[in-house]
Amino acid sequence: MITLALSKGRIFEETLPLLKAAGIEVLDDPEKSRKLILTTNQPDVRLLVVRATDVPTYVQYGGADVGITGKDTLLEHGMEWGGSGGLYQPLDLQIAKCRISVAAKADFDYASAVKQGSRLKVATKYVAIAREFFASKGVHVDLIKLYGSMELAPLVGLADAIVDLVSTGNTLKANNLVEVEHIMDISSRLVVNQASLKLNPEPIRRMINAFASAIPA
Ligand code: PRT
Ligand code: MG
Repeated sequence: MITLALSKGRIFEETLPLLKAAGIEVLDDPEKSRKLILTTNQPDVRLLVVRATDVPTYVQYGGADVGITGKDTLLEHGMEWGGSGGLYQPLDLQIAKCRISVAAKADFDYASAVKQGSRLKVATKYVAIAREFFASKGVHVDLIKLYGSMELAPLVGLADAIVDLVSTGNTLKANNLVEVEHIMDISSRLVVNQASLKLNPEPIRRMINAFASAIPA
């Protein structure tokens, strides 16, 4: 049995067509079912639908053999763990694409603040990624951990800037914020538990290959 951990929410919607193209069809209706383990048309493949941020943990500890989640989540998890956490990352699935950026209020002079070496207050869900990014630039920051709606922080004076995901840019615009630095591009990745791969190489390799040929060109 191969257990595949999928991310709920926006990644899930983009994962379904990829699953289908890889020959995996969900038998339970994921929208309606209250079941936490979903069966598929392949008797030896089952699905878990969990929070995106929990996917690396399930795969790392072998609760799932394979997982799909954002590079943002994987990097943040890996940095907290000081490594890859035993996760093998064979594929960029090219879905749920966005970028991780620094944003600030349109009237905040970010460039001057950085140049003058002032201490910046930065709110983010991605504390590890932000810490490394600003350290590599030699910018002093006080990081404030938030779990959502980062865009609010500069508006109420909680922070000078945020580190968050941006796709269309509409959320920033609607809140009078501007992107001041691009940190990296993000997309969702397939991750594999390395022990599972050793134990069960054939079905897992087959699954990796099926996903590889299902990636939109
Ligand atoms: O529930 P949990 O805390 O685990 O995560 P979540 O609620 O953030 O999950 P969800 O369902 O939103 O999925 C998050 C994952 O989707 C991220 O980890 C990324 O890999 C991927 N992704 C891709 C995005 C976006 N694009 C995205 N635009 N996740 C979030 N956003 C948000 C962003 O944070 C911002 O608030 O959308 C807003 C910006 O969008 P635009 O289009 O207005 O720029
Ligand atoms: Mg959520």
